[in-house]
Amino acid sequence: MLRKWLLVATLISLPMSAQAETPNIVLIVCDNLGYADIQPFGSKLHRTPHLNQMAAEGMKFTHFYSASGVCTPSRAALMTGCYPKRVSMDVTDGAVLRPVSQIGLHPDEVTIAELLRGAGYATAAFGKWHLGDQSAFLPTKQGFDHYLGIPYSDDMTPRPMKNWPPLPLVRGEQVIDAPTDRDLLTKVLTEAAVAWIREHKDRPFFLYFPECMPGSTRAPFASAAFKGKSKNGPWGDSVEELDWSVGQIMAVLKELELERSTLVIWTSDNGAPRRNPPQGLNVPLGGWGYSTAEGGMRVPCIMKWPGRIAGNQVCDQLATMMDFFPTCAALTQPKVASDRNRDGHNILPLLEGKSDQSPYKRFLYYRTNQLQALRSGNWKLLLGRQNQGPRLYDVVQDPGETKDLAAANAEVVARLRQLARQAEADLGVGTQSGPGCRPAGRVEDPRPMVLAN
Ligand SMILES: [Ca+2]
Repeated sequence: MLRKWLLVATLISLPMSAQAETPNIVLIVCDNLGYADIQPFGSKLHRTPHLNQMAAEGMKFTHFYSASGVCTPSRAALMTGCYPKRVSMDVTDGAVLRPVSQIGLHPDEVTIAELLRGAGYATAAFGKWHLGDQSAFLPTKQGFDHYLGIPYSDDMTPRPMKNWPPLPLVRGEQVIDAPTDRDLLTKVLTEAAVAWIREHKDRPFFLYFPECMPGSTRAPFASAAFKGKSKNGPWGDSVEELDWSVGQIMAVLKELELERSTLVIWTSDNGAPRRNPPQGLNVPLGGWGYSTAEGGMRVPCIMKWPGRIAGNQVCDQLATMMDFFPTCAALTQPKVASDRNRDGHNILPLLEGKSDQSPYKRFLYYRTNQLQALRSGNWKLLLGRQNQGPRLYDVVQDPGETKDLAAANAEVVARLRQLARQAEADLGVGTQSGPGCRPAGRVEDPRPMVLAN
């Protein structure tokens, strides 16, 4: 594959702010949790009192997007502020990375953790990484001082004809337990995250907490205090434990009097996948996780920062997880602001109520390397394939994507198609990389992560 890597050598230095405030940042990302799986977003099944409290004290985003319907590309976008295709994490071992993979997020990519570490932050990640399980790709090589968690999804356990090891719990770069007890993941990681906050309360810190649940198994896991307690089986049990988890984080921040100096973000990496019978819920959005439907890529998101974000706010403007990087850059103003193209935007004006306009001219919906749809304003255009024409939905009025308005709005279809062509000139088409793409990382001799003898 011919790749062209544009090296933009110019460092853009940002002006120093009058108020050089550097808040702690806590970024919690659940795995496969659907839009309507928590009460602030309409769940009638799951009890989520701590998230209700968080929404009452902060801002709820009702048009917040992951950059992918699946895990690995979504997390690559979150870490880098780029579309997965830009950093060539759109297709890895198929749609996502598998254990013992040759591929990972390129070590040269500047992650949000490296950005914040460069600004003097203590950094740690607790949870599911899924950006490469080889030493060169682990969180400790991407800006995190400390890591505890599973390197990929909770369902990636030994199976015939695969060199997959028992599911490892990794601290730093060492496997400390395998197979790790999946029932305890939420509990153990939460307790470790709370302890880490206590240890780092006196300096700015960045806590990245990619929760492992509800995860990718048919029956998600929960500890004894939650197992069998919800009205929605294992899925509901795991969601209610995730609510407990964010409650623990908020409690320690309150106890340490860090609430006003901490931005807490809570979201999911993609929508709830289709199960029979259904477990997670994405209503009123159409479709399921692992797709470019609204239900696949629009996720619940709450942000809380007392003093900077007013309570009980709802933001209905389009924002994405690619915005975390530029927003943190704007907050912390480190010298390494940007040495390469990024796709996200600084959304502080939305958070602070200083703007009611999305910074996005258009948002791209990729499934692996296929640009399947594009949103601009209220309009979402499904680009269509050879045997199917384009379809156009007003996803504000019709989030279920039920009424195709393409025929009556030919000029909108044409305008969005033009935007798609512009994006493809930068990011390439299908397996082709465009001039704006950068390579993934690759190692020759991948090894399973196993306990040392
Ligand atoms: Ca996921």
